[in-house]
Amino acid sequence: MDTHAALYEQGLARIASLRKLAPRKSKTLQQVMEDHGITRRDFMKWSASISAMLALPLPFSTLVAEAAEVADRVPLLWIQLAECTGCSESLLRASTPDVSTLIFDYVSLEYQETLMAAAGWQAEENLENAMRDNHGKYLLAFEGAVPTANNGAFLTVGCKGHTGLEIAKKAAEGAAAIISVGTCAAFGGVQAAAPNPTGAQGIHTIVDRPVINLGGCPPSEVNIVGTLMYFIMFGKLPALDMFNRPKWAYGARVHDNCERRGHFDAGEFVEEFGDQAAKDGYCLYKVGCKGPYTYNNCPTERFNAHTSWPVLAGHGCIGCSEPDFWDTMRDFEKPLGQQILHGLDADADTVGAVILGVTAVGIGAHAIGSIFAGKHEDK
Ligand code: FSX
Ligand code: SF4
Ligand code: F3S
Repeated sequence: MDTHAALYEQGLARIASLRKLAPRKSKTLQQVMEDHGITRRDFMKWSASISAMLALPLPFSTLVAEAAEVADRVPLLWIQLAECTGCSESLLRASTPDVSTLIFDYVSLEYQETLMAAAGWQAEENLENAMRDNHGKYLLAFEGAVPTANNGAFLTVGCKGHTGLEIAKKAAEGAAAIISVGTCAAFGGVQAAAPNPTGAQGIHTIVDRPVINLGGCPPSEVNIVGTLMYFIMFGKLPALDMFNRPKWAYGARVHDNCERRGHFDAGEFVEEFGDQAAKDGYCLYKVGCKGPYTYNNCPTERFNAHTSWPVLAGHGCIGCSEPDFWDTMRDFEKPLGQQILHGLDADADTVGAVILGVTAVGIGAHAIGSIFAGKHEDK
């Protein structure tokens, strides 16, 4: 395992080598920030927050800032398969572009269907050129599941009749690293929900190499940008959990950092949406919150420039960053009770029993914590 000192050295060397490459953007990052009224102080604050989010000590914030400045040297290809574009929107729809949005813009985005002007033949040619010209060097992001049934025929893209399956495999061949952005690309998502007629799967099942999975439907913009920054800074994958999700983002349960957790521990629950307990911000477990089963940093990082997240908005977590959540986490507005969850049905029984037995709630909270912490082991 890298010590922080060794990691810092690697980062410095990587940034120095990127600085030698020709810039791919006409403006420097500093000019882009100035155009959007973002001060150097705002930028350094952002660098410090990304560094903290990546679980790196404060001195790494200068490295994050330097990596951001050379982000335009790293070509990024972003391929959309069976999806709803919510993952792109998560990043792009901030009402005021913040630093993360601008960084995404500043990375050398060679291909992205939602954003690019090209269409039809020209778009396909752009993708082919981008893959050829940057072979072996590009960062490849997928959004959406890949339908595999009938040899991929359920998703054909563009004028030449290529399937998503063919496009994904070809693009993966020349990639320096692959990121699955969102639960669909990571684990199949809604497309793979039972009975999954199109044979939709996560990208990692069709490529013969490690893929970073960013669970979330959609993932937050900070988890997307943090992952890009990690790769730009160090040129390698971060530490990953058992589902290949970066530990810095998916290392803790939603329940562990939830602002309603005190109410869970005190046995204070919303019984139905709209009741007084809901108005008082009580725990949403009994109306279906799956925060105790879900690993993501939503409570700490939030969405939309850190403004809110599902539980703060008043609905329970539906477990959207977990594999197969459409099947395993329903009903979304009821506790799991006896349903099977990743083989944890015995533990789910325990949760149900604890919640029904009001006097046991205080003890149960800790029991649930240790049960799930124990099951969720690192690779
Ligand atoms: Fe899936 Fe992304 Fe959910 Fe949608 O495209 S992760 S359906 S938010 O947007 O792929
Ligand atoms: Fe928060 Fe949900 Fe846990 Fe309640 S069950 S504390 S609402 S994460
Ligand atoms: Fe998804 Fe739950 Fe976060 S539903 S967005 S993992 S709070």
